[in-house]
Amino acid sequence: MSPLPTRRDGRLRRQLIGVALGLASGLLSGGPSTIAAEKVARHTVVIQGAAFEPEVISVKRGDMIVWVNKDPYPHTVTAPGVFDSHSIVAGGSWRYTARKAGEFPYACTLHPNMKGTLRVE
Ligand SMILES: [Cu+2]
Repeated sequence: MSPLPTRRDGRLRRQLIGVALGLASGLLSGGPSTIAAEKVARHTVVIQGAAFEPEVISVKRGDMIVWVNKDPYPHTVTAPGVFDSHSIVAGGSWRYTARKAGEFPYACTLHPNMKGTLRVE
């Protein structure tokens, strides 16, 4: 068996497709989308103008949140001790599955005045 050299690419492609689907259905429905096959709601937070939009997002446990960086420079999505995207490049995205309930304030470590809150119920 070969060591599947394209696995990484495949994963990235699935992530991009997931973001595209999430954005497309978000536009159509005007709200969080549900991918029926996975029964997981996906929520999108757009990073633009050095701000998180929406700034506060409420999701259910098991939901996925995708942060999409539309700025021409990197950002992070960091809640110390809970989650950390590390650098999200310009045009890139990062996704997180909310497994733990609670309210998680987060910030961008590169621009500490950029703040957001993830609420998981
Ligand atoms: Cu930033």
